[in-house]
Amino acid sequence: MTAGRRHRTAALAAAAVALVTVGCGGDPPSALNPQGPQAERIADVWWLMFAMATAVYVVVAGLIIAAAMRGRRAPEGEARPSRITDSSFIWVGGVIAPALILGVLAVVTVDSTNDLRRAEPGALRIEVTGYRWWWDVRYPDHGVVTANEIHIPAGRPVEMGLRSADVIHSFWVPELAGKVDQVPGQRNVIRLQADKPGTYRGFCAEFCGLQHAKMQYLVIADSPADFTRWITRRQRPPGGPASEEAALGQVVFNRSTCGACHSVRGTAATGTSAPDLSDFGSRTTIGAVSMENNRVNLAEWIRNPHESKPGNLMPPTYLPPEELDALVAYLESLE
Ligand code: HEC
Ligand SMILES: [Cu+2]
Repeated sequence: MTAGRRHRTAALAAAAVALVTVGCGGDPPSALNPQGPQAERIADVWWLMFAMATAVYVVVAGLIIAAAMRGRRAPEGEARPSRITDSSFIWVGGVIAPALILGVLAVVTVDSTNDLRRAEPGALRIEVTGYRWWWDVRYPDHGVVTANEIHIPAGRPVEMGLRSADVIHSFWVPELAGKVDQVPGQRNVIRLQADKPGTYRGFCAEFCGLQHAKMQYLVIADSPADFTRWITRRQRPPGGPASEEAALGQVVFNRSTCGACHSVRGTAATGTSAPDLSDFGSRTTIGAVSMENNRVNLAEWIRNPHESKPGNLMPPTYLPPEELDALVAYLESLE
């Protein structure tokens, strides 16, 4: 085998593996791997549509094959006429069968949509606002604000109010629910529930500009006890800086322009046009799931946010290295 052939074979094998992985609903998340009652309902409708489409395909393909074989068997000039008349064929295949199929789908779709809309008693209320290109997350009954990572208790229904601060976005966690648009000046509602603790990836599903593809979020379903711990912690402002370095970082933060856009609860930073940073140190990602939250990535993000997320609405900040390190220490200490 030449090197070129070997490369091509390896690439083909990799593509095949990728296809199989996608097909199995692993990573990326698939609507056909439902993890809650709403997503299950939607997957059921999908499978029903798939089954009906497959049946139609098999019948039509079967008729084509039968017709082809018949034509070939009949001797030249004396093809046997079919026992099925043209008009009954059209009535059954063209009117009755499609009407039945579309009728069943209409009833199932309307019924499922009604179920997905039904308010559940005891639901947790969360308000999510889409911004270019990140998500503001509020728990109005608890007075908690966070961003990009939405904690919910597993096994409890959640009712989310969806809004947009600028253009049309769309909220989609494939494993938990369908898509609902976030439209400026309007509050839409989505209801969802995660059956098991786990992390479910969400996406903006409506093209909203340059960084639409990097406008993602995580729905983190905690056990009920973990969720109570999480939300109780968030109801208090973050503790003061734990180290001398973090204390210097706070000074740098307050002296820079950060607080004009960002909030940190209990401090002078009360900006509202950017993700709330009060619990930033406990988040797992930076830049709406653009990259992992660690010190190296965070320093890189502050120095030039446009390197990893070109065109996003945070400006670069130039700081001497020890001030940048201190700022990173401060932000990572927030929780
Ligand atoms: C002009 C407004 C503005 C200023 C000033 C600003 N930021 Fe931002 N920042 C943003 C926006 C907008 C985002 C969201 C970017 C995105 O993900 O698309 C962001 C995101 C972040 C994030 C990631 C948050 C997350 O959860 O993903 C951090 C951390 C951050 N900024 C820190 C800082 C620091 C530190 C400063 C000061 C040196 C600063 N920002 C100054 C607007 C600003
Ligand atoms: Cu968007």
